Amino acid sequence: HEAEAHRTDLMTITRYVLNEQSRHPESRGDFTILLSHIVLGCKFVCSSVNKAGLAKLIGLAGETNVQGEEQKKLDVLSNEVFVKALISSGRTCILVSEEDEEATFVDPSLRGKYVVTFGWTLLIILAFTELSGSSHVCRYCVVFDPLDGSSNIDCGVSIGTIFGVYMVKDKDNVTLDEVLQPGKNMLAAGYCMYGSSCTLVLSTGSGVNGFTLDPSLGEFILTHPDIKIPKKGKIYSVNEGNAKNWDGPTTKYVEKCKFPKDGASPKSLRYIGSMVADVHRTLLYGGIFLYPADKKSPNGKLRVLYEVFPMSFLMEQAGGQAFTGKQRALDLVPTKIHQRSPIFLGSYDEVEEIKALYAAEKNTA
Ligand code: P6P
Repeated sequence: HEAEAHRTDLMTITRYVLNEQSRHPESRGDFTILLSHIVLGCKFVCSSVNKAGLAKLIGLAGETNVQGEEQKKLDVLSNEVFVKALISSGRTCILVSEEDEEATFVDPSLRGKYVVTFGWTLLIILAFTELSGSSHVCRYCVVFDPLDGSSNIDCGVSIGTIFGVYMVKDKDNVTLDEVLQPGKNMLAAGYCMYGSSCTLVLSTGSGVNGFTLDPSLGEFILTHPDIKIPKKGKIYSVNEGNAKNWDGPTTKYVEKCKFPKDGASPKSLRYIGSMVADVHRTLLYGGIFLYPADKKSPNGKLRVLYEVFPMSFLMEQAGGQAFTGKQRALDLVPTKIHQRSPIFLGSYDEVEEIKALYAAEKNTA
């Protein structure tokens, strides 16, 4: 009976967020509406990514598709979907996307009733617009990478959407300062990984939960409640090809992973080259993910607002840590929307080791 009850007691992401919302009555359901539009974007991208391989097979790829329209690159398409879904939610005032050089300031008049047509798919956000009511409430700023790791699509490696949400501070005078805030001010963060299954991992500030899309229901079901990252880990994840250019502490740490002095067994190297996949594995199995600074890129490669901050937020919420080589990642105050930062994130004890090595170098200096 217990098993039966468990099977029928489906906790969907919407129900989960509504439960959360009851803890914050002041949000008047606005976050639930915002999230429902983010989830809509993820469902669309999941469906498009799954078809991408097929599209190649049946010749939809290349310059034009069967309708003779110019076939959009999946990351451009994904970006359009998220921008339109977030605007039509009627709850956003600034959007920062990896795909767009400038931030999008959402003007109330912009929020129309979008019927979005993408070539072979008609995506109607109209219903969601109705759901979100007619008033445009400027409450949230969303920073996102619509399709991180998209260079991996053609070889079928998992890719993902990464997002972070800030509560707007001054809705009557919305400036870029609303998003040039430390990551610790984020209200929520998450990613959706498009792999063997479509998994959405989310934190609204009270722990981390994972939801898996059930395509037959079209719903994200809670499959990984209250994720906690193991305190230690046996895996390190870094692009060893950059080793020539690493600084001292990173070089020392990786050396220790491969040739441990204390007789422990060496760590395993797992590097997929798609941040969402590498971070998801780190979150579930433990270990550490590093994208350090190097002589070529003194600020590393990953972007602060929509890669470093959301993943650092999730790691801390799951009991792990995130460090830039100089400070706690979530304390960093960005000055540009596409700014980069080195990042070391994962199991609490592993990041402690990196912090000690950088502190030692600082003391020596
Ligand atoms: P590299 C993908 O292009 C990405 O932005 C992240 O998803 C990934 O972690 C990183 O770059 C991989 O970079 O230099 O190791 O290929």
